[in-house]
Amino acid sequence: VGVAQILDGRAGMREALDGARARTLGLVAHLSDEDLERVVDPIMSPIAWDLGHIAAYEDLWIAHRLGGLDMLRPDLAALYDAFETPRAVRGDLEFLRGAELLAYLEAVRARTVAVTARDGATDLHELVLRHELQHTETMLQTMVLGGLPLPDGCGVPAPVAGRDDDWIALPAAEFLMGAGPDGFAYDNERPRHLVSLAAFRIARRPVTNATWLTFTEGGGYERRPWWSHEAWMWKEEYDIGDCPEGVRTGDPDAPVVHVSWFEADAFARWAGARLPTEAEWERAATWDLDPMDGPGQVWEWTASAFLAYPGFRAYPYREYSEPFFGDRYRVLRGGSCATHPRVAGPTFRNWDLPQRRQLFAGLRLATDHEPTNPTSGRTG
Ligand code: AVJ
Ligand code: FE
Repeated sequence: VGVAQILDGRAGMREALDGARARTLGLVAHLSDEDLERVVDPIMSPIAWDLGHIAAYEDLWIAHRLGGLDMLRPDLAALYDAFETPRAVRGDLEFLRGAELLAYLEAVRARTVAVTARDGATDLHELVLRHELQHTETMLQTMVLGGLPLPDGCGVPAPVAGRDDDWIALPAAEFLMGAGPDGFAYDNERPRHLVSLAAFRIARRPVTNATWLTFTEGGGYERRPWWSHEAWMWKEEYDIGDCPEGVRTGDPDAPVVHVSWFEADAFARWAGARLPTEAEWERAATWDLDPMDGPGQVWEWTASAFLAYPGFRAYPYREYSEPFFGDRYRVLRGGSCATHPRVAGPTFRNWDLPQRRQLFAGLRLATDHEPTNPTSGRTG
């Protein structure tokens, strides 16, 4: 690697960090201080907490761990540590607000710039950059839950071309799943390993609002047979009697969004299909003979629980992935209209609880066999 390339790497990273910051601040510019500071829902942080957390995370990894400097505000470390301070209690904290919050974001960034000029751009920069970009999506989810207006052009999936009965047929194969050893990837995407898959089919496009409405209007939310026991209990407890509002108000050809895993699983059964496993999803997304279409408008729920790949090693810290492994969380693949492209990729694994509806998540169907009962057949 020559000097010119190193300097280019620094300049490129600086630009990417600046771009992420402009995006972050742009997303919240229309909100009042009160909206930034309030708890809109116990499952989300106040948006101002996310903003301070972005800066604290950056200072920890770049100025402190990489640059060897003392933390700018060691007194804030516990407050902004996601594990020490669970979401439900974040509203009660003395997190930074207003001008003090903005000044903290700026001061941390100035330290980052100084350390980067000296030490160059590293994988830790990529971690910090993607962390900020991931939190911009989290903040948009908070706005959805709180009924706050979304900034223009954010969070509304665009229509997708195609038909429901168009399936990609993949033959049985062994394929290499996960990220290779080079370049940045999250710990949970590694190591790359061989997976055997039986033949399967996967829909070329995600399920649309129009198709979901057919499910809803055909009694999808009232009739028991398509729902798992756990899903039905959730539906009863939280009185989920209807599809998300956007199914009716959104573009009929846009992918359905804000459905939970429980609903996606029930829908798939109704459609005579199932959710793809994450291995199937990744194989279809990386298959060069007939790849799935384009960048995602919605995250896609998969059938898979969030588990460690064989040989997993935590990097750069245990809490990024490891505490979430197990059968509680489900994997989402792809990326949404609220996801920055730098975050998403064919090996990226997102995860959340099966009851969550605030995610920009929909689904794509899969089957083991020639589909005999395509969803389009149900519309008559
Ligand atoms: C990968 C989106 C599930 O938000 O919990 C943010 C990303 N990790 N800060 C999350 C993350 C630490 C993570 N998800
Ligand atoms: Fe975080």
